[in-house]
Amino acid sequence: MTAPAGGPAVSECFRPTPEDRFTFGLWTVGWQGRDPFGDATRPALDPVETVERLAALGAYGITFHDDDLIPFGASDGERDTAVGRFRAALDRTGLAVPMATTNLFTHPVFKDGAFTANDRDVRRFALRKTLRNIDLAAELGARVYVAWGGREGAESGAAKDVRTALDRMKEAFDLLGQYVTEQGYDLRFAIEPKPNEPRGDILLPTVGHALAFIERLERPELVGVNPETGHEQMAGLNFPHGIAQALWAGKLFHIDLNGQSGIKYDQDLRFGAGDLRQAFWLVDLLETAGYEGPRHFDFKPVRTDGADGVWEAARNCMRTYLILRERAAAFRADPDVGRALAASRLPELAVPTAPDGLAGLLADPSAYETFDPDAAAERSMAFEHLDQLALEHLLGVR
Ligand code: 3MF
Ligand code: MG
Ligand code: MG
Repeated sequence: MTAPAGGPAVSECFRPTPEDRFTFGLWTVGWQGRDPFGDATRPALDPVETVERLAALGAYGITFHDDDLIPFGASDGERDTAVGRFRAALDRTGLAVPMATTNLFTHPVFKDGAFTANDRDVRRFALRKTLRNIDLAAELGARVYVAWGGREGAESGAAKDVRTALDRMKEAFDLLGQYVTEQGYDLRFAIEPKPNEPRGDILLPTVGHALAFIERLERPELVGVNPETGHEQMAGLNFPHGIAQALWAGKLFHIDLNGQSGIKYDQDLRFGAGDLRQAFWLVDLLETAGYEGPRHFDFKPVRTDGADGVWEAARNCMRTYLILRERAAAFRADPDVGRALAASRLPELAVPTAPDGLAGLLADPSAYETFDPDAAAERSMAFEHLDQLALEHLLGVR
């Protein structure tokens, strides 16, 4: 909903509904504020309360790591109780579970990784832990299973033979693909790249690395990516560009939205904090490229705030997305922007370079012999004007 002149107050607009497909991880609003230097600043949240609160805020769904819902080492009885309460809350509220994932990073057993731990027993345990939660994910109707390999990496050169570790990583995804195929689950995997933290260097550090890896798997069609805003920006990369390449490859199976201010530790700020311009272009891209998956927020409510800040941040993630969606649509609908795009030759980029084929290109003197590169170099691309139009739409003055 937009803010029409003379209409409802701005605070009443941009209210999310389940059709907007906003989802949150249990671990996001549930983050207690524990960091490497300080203890928790907030009490633990009951997953049932989280489901109820998110539904009341207008979210579409909730996601979880196995251990967010069922404490590591819980008995079968405790597991059944936890799942039963969660499922009842989902049924009451109508919240969906579009994605689930495995915690392969908190317990000390994963200190050297999971699928690529040097210790083979750990690798076998990691696979069994994942397969067990895949059953629950399928039962709850999830269509995407995320794999973030936060501990798959090293702090020193000899500690990890990277080529061999990639063999083990491939082995793991091939087994997971075989499992969902044999079980008949309608579930695809999404690899979540991250350059570092908690390991000094993590394997499959960027969207590009992950896309290249996927093509080497036995069932590449079952595996895509789950890029996170802050993870790419920690590597100084342009997040919308990475997302565009994932879309181009047909591999954007899921997305983690949050905020990050430059190349530093993983800040997990709420969506829209940090690089606002990239957030604008990202929303423009998702909304115009036909991405139909959930808009999943993976952020940490600031540790300074109590429960009030937690739920306000969740609400603000969605609200900011909707504001940017409206701003991006206004940019695309502006006739001045249409003219500026034409002046910057964007429509021309969509024209194939050599529809006449290689023979036609070689036989065309205007492509080389009579082409005047100095004259072509004088044509202004007029990008400055185009970018100012975007900025003014983003700032709400157009
Ligand atoms: C860490 C992350 C992870 C993943 C999660 C999803 C704990 O930086 O982003 O959150 O998103 O494991 O599978
Ligand atoms: Mg993260
Ligand atoms: Mg994430």
